[in-house]
Amino acid sequence: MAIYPGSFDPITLGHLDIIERGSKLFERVVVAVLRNPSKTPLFTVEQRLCQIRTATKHLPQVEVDSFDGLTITYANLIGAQVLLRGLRVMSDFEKELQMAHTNKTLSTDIETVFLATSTEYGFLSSSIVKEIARFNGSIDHLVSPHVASEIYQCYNNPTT
Ligand code: COD
Repeated sequence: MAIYPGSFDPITLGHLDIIERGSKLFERVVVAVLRNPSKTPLFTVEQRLCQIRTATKHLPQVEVDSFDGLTITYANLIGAQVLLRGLRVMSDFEKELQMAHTNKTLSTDIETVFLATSTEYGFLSSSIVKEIARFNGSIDHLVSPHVASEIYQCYNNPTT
């Protein structure tokens, strides 16, 4: 079993691509939303869980949950063997490698597995989506329709 931990504020088509491809590699994938991040999120954890559940409802082997504290503690608690992460650019690599090495020092049994982004999503992040919507741009090609409409509502974006 793998867990795919993250902020998912909100879930983008780039995240969804990693979840879909990961679910072909692992019999169970738990998408896990961190509850106590340092930055202030746009959506509550409950809103994000709901967005992810709707976006992944076509994937029966995917579960959605939230957690507090260390990712590795949660992974051990639910018996995951793999931390699934996505890589887009070199800056991701540096951050992700440090995280993978740190997690390895905390639990040697759990492996981090990286999936390279699909080329069409290499530029895509939750922050970019929010920035475009904030300045009244269209995000319809970047997130699922139900997520787009919730983001437009947050920013009173006339694209809706
Ligand atoms: N294509 C491919 N992958 C993507 C894309 C895309 N377009 N967009 C995002 N991803 C990948 C990211 O690279 C990441 O691997 C994953 O999707 C989730 O991304 P985010 O941005 O939603 O979430 P992060 O990276 O902010 O999540 C960080 C964690 C919450 C996992 C991390 O901070 C954490 O584990 N915190 C708990 C405390 C802890 O355990 N600390 C010790 C670890 S050093």
